[in-house]
Amino acid sequence: RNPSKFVIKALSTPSPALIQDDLKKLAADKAVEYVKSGMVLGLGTGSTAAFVVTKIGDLIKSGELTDIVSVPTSKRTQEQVASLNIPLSTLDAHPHLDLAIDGADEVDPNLDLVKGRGGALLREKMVEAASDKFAVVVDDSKLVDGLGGSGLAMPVEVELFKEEACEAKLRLDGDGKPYVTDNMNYIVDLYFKTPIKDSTPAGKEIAAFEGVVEHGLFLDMTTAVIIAGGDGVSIKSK
Ligand code: ABF
Repeated sequence: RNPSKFVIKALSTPSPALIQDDLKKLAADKAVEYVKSGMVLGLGTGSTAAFVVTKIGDLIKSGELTDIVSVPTSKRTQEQVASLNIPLSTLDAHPHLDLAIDGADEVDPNLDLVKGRGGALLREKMVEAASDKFAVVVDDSKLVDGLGGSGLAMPVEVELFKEEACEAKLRLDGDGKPYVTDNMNYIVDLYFKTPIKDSTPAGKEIAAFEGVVEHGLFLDMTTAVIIAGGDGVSIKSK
């Protein structure tokens, strides 16, 4: 990774009337400026990443981007990618990607992340770990002083031999049934009363539990975070 290409600066000032979706789109459009013809891209999941995919689809359609190959991080994203005629591939075919762009649930000052509330954390982590650069797109509501600090869930993907064997509560889908991930696993949501003090040992501790496939702490993976807020769009890199 070469984070030195990224700089911290305010790029534009949106009007205060901008709503959250406008902010997500602003961040997404800025991130897509880093996409160049010929790249192998990791495409994220969630409402912010969906704006990224839409923009890339537009640029391919208009001929401004050519020879793009994409690896989606979920079935949902794969469907969107296919609907926009963006060339699709897999991690097997492209184990090394140039750039991944994805949203996040929390971003801390170290640019470490909580991800996966959308349920796609396993493929997201695989694709983003395989990418030379990883750009995160968020509105400023995602910024926290410490991971776990939003009070919202930190997801953990688990496999169970028997559903009943899990002491923790499984995430439920809209029908009240256990939510099943793209990889046919389950999700346990963790909540923290106070932010996690040291994410690295915390991640190792969570990963060591029997049945844990992956957790939503994305540590030391981020190249740059593109943040849209009332003061404009800014880019942070380490
Ligand atoms: C993905 O989408 C996930 O890792 C994260 O859970 C979610 C963020 O969604 P949104 O952009 O809709 O807030 O990036």
